[in-house]
Amino acid sequence: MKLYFAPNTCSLASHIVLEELGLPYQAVKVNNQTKRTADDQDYLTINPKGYVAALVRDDGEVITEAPVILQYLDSLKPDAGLAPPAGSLERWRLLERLNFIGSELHPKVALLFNRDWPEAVLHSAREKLFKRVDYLEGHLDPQRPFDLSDAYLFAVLGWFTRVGLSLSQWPRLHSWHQATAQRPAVQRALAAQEA
Ligand SMILES: N[C@@H](CCC(=O)N[C@@H](CS)C(=O)NCC(=O)O)C(=O)O
Repeated sequence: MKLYFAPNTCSLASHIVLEELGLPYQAVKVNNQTKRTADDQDYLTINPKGYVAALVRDDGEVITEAPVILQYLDSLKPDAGLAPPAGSLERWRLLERLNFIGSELHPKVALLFNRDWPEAVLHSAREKLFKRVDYLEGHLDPQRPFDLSDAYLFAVLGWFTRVGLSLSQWPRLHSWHQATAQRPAVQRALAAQEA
């Protein structure tokens, strides 16, 4: 299995889950500007959508879209506890969280990377983002075991400082992010991305 990734992107979520599950994989870095891979392929031939992450199975099938890659990985080791059983209410809650991160957080933080947008657009994105993060701050359940959505949330919250925001405005999320950074699998994924 190969994970095509770019450092400091949402592909970190898939990297973390691969490490959490202890699955064998090869990580291949993609230059998101040139769309060339570290092993000198045209990334567009692997994922014509042009963005990371992409997971290539040993049979050559390519899986994309962060929430889908994460659930696919979980399906390879369903007893690892990174997702509640399909059909359970907790599973629907996990899907809600994955969708919330993918549609309400990820694109809004990503938009803030582009400083060329007019300030009115950036301001509106920040305002909406802050409402979503306030919601998270109020609903964080420190008792819930680490799951797929946490890997994704960790990656997206990690962009805050890079777009000039400080997570310390949300103390519970800030502590959660710091504690999650200490998980051995997260440390391994971060080190692999920076290598
Ligand atoms: N819907 C996609 C979004 C992936 C995405 O936004 N990837 C970004 C990095 S976080 C990327 O590679 N952007 C480069 C580009 O669009 O050219 C997913 O869930 O995987």
